[in-house]
Amino acid sequence: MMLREINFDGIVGPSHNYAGLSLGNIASASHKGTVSHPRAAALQGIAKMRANMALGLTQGFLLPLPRPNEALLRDLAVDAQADRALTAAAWSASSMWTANAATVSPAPDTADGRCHLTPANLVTMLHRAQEWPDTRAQLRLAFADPAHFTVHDAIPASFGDEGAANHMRFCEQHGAPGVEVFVYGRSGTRFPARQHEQASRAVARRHGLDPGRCVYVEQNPEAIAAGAFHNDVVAVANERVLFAHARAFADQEGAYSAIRAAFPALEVIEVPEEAVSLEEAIRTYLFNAQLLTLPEGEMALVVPEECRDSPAVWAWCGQMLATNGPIRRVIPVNVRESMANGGGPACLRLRVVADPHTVDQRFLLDEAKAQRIEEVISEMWPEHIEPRDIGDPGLARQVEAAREALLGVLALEELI
Ligand code: SUG
Repeated sequence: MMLREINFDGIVGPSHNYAGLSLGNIASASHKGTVSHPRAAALQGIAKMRANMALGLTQGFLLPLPRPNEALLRDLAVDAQADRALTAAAWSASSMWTANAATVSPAPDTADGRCHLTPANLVTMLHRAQEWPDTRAQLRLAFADPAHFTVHDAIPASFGDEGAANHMRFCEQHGAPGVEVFVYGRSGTRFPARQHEQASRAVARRHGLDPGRCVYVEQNPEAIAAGAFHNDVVAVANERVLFAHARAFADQEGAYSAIRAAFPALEVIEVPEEAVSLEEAIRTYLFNAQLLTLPEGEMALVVPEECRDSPAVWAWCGQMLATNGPIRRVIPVNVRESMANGGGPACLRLRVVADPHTVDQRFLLDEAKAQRIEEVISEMWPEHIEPRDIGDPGLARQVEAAREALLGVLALEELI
């Protein structure tokens, strides 16, 4: 068994659009009604995956879900002209943000020695709550080997669960036993807290985690109110490193001590408010980065290009590199189409620690496959979508045909 971290990026679906559906997500609200570019968005995603493969990392992907969701439109008796937001919900390409697809507990952490995955119910937002049954179907295909994986049902509503976006894992190396940290929010600010503590605790129990190696931490309500709708907007972990904003958690020092009690090797890299304000961190998505262990053992931080454009953030990154700490490289990537909906490099990927040989090979990327995927995207994905196009039957057919062409090229027709 050769356990390693595999990043499964969501391929951006052909209906990618800006409908402003996510209350509390500032980028989504501020781009509401603007023109989206699904083809460019999907190609940006493939370029990010390619760049990570070029670093020597194993890369996987998950497919867009079927949109528009005709069953949802039917169940809600939606009138496409009158109910614009409901129509847009059924068209949403939000499954691209696979950090919200599931919570993953790798085999070394679980009682039965299997990797456990619980699809996130995403109940707080209608356009996201429709995802999990199709996500589960896809995870059951990708991780079908019962000797190595268990894919659960979602946690029952009403306990909101947002998956890996509110979950961090600390370990000496990815294949070693880990300490899992669940970060939940409490309602009471002007924006919804999406992750419920009881959902986190239920996930930990059903995954068979050792209670002594689980930590529960509260998000800072000020961060949620400032637009950090998920913990991964203000913190990211990899192996022994926690990279976090100084205002990420309700009780910052308490959070560090609780994690340290379970994982004494913890190394915190904290960005103070004076260097990068919470607002600037949320605007640039500095923490919505992929913190990756490169094959040589050093760490790289893959950040959105918006970080390079911010004098404060870029100056801080330069200082951090000069300290010769565990993070040795900062790599900007262009994911601007996703960023405009509040999704940075970390939102676009689900981390699974597994032996790649135990995963359905159709979900793993190589150069030839990346090229085939790009060809389908370039040929079939709409160049742009205007808000008034949402609900158009002709566009619906184009979106469906585009997805089906991609599934055909990847021999994944069972997902149609
Ligand atoms: O759930 N945006 C997503 C962004 C998810 C980011 N994921 C992580 N932080 N892991 C969300 O808010 C916008 C859709 C719209 O407005 O059309 C949206 O769903």
